[in-house]
Amino acid sequence: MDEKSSRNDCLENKQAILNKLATTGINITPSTLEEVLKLENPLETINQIVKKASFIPTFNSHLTEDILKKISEGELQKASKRKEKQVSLPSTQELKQKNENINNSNAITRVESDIKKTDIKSEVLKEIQGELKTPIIKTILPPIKDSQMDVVSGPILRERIKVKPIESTKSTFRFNPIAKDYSFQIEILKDPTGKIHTSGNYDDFYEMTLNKFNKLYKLMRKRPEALTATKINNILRNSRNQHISTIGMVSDIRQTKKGNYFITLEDLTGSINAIIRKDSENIDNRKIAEKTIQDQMIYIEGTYNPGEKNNRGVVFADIISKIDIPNSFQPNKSPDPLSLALISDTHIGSKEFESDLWKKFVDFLNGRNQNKRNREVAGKIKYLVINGDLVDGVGVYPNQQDDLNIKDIFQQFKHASELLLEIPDYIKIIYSSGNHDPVRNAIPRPAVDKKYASELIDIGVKCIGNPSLIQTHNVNTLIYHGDSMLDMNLLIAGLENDKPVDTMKELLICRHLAPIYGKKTQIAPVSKDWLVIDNIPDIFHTGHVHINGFDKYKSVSLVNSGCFQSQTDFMKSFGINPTPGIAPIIELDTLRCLELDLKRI
Ligand code: D5M
Ligand code: FE
Ligand code: ZN
Repeated sequence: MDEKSSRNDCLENKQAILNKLATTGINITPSTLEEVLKLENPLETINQIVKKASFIPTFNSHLTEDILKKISEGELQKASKRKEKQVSLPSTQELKQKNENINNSNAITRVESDIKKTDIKSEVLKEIQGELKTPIIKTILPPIKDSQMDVVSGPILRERIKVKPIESTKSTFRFNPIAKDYSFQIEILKDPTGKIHTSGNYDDFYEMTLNKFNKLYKLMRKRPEALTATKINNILRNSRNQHISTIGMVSDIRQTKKGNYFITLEDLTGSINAIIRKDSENIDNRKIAEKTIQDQMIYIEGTYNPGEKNNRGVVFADIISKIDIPNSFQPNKSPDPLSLALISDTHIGSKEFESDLWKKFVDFLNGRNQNKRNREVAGKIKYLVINGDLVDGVGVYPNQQDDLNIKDIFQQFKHASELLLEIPDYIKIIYSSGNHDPVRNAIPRPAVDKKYASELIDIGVKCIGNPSLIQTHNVNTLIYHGDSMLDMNLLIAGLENDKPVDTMKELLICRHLAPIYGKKTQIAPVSKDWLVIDNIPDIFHTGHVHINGFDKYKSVSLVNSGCFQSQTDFMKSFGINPTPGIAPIIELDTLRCLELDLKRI
């Protein structure tokens, strides 16, 4: 290539990049533009840079050299961590045996100096060019294994409260709960109670679907790559191959014989087919496609091929993404040293209700018969959330009466209020309804009616619907019983009932609590869709599965609280092995989760 044509190319690229950025409202400094133009394929690379930059909090739609540097520094840190891990230092014995003339500190110094020498700019260029051939942005993190969390994460994310011998009841230690010194700061930010009347006709269903579409579409539009997405009917008008991007709700997804994913997407203007190759170079594409189900909102980018006469066109997608949680999400924390205890599925009235474990829980909350550490943890608890299935109810499943020792629903509530009365009154109890509680089965559910809950209300329990969003001392908790999790586990490969937090991650990624309609989960057709996760919670709490789990996803704390009921024959028939008696406690000031295992106290 002669100098003149390369200059022309450069000018063309410069103009194209500026046009591209102008349409997405992003500014670039001249020096950053010069750096980008030095890349091998600047036009394609600018997309990658914008995507990466958008996850940097200071980006603010201004591409500066500093932002470029930040991308590279982040990558450098990862690279240096990887390098440190790879260096396995020889043991003294090995050194002796091999009689080598090196020592450990030399090995370390070498690695460090290699890193220091790396030129930051060339690192950006190399990394971004590399990405054009290999994966784009990582949207799904690999699930963190429990064992990894304790070892790798530095600050303690999960901590079992150690069993210490129970002190004599004659102990002179006084229980001085710090939570007593604070007044309640609780706001119910969202509660469907009283707002979810449905006539059950088609209009309600249509309005809810439209509302779901519009809300999710708006959220997807906030993703940087989706800014220039076009409506489907505009794409269908193309008569020639064209690079396109669009957003739509999945109306069908299946795997072809060759293992590729064939997806039909809909927006308000039309529907279009897309193919994601099984052997896509972008491994994240495959990971997202295999976890995609009907009625989820996705973004695709690729080449539209209009097809022969009378044949429908198809998009060969290079990129697929879901709304997800931005990497930059920073959870709120409380200025006050208080905690939230999260439980669910007590099933009071069931023969399998674990009354001994419950008694231990009450003792723990009251600081009775505990070691000093446990008393400190208990003393910080200011709120107790009961996320559904407080009582076992009646007639919930076939032959349930055989599993009940309190067969009357009012008596079940009476006993529940007797049990909850023993919880210290400086702890606010929030009770959100589940599928065993006497409300409608379809979600969203209203709060349990006064008719049943009057005694609970009398002792200060706050009854709310499900799902609900509450704020306690600045921290937002999304409370959702978890009805749809079983459908998700059945439909999505890799999701299992005994790993509820993986299912919760998928709900956050698609930003909907019950993405699929028409399976086991009953969804009430109400004009507004209450199940869209439009506000990112700091804590996401579910129950229903009866299997405890804790994790973090992009800084959101995920808790499935397990239960206080042992296995019933009904559960056995579904292969559910419950984990009764684990009470997760989240510190509102640090968002650390402590799991109180009552079986070990
Ligand atoms: O749910 C208790 C457990 O039983 C929980 O793990 C879900 C499971 N379960 C409940 N109903 C079904 C059906 N119909 N199919 C499969 N698994 C189910 P609970 O809400 O407390 O009854
Ligand atoms: Fe339950
Ligand atoms: Zn349930």
